[in-house]
Amino acid sequence: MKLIGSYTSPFVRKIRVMLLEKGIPFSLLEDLPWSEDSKAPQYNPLGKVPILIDEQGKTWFDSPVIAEYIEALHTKHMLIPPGKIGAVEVRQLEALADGIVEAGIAIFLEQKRATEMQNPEWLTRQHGKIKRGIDALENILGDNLWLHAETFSLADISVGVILEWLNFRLPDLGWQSDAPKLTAYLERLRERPSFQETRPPEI
Ligand SMILES: N[C@@H](CCC(=O)N[C@@H](CS)C(=O)NCC(=O)O)C(=O)O
Repeated sequence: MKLIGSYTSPFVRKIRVMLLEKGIPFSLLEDLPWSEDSKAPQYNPLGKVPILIDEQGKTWFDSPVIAEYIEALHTKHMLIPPGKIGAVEVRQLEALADGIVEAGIAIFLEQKRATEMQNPEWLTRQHGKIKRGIDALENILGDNLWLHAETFSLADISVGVILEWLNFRLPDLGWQSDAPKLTAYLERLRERPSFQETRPPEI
C-alpha cells in the first residue's frame, strides 16, 4: 500500500496510526497539498490528502473512506465495531474529531492572513466549534478508558491525532484547562508505539 500525504496532516496521521495498529505495511509518499507541485490533484479531484493507493493500484481518498476500506480489508485488530449501530457511533466520534480539527485548520489559516484581513466573527465561530467539541468529548469519555465501548477504536485514533494537532498548531488554545480527563487520556494515547512513530517532526 502507498499512502500519499504530509507528515503534519491530522487526517493522514489518522490513517498512518490505523495501518500501524493493524500491522499493515505501507510506504508514505510525502506530498504537501498546498504546494504548487503537489501530486494530490492527480489522484483526488479535491486535491486533498490522505490518498491511499492499494495493491491493485486503485485510489482511495477522504480519510473516513480510507479507514472504512482498510477495516473491510483487514478485520484483524478490529478498529470499527462489527455491529452496524456501534460502527455508526464510532464514525460519529470520528466525524466530531474531524470537525474539530477542520475548525482548527480554519483558524490556523485565517491567522496566517494579515491581521486587518482576518474576520473576527469567523474566528469566533470556529473557536465555538472547538470548545463545544472538546466539552462533548470530555463528557463522552467520562471515567472510561476509551471513547467507545471500553475498546480502543478508530474513535480514539481520530480524537488522539486531532488533540495532538491542536497542541502542535494552536498551542495557545488551552483546551486542556476544561478537559482534565481528555488530557490524561491523550497522555495514555501518546504512549502507544503507533502514536510515537507518527508524531509530526516538530512535536
Ligand atoms: N475530509 C478530508 C479532509 C482532508 C484535508 O483537508 N486534508 C488537508 C491536509 S490536512 C488538505 O489536503 N488540504 C488541501 C486543500 O484543502 O486543498 C479527509 O478526511 O481526508
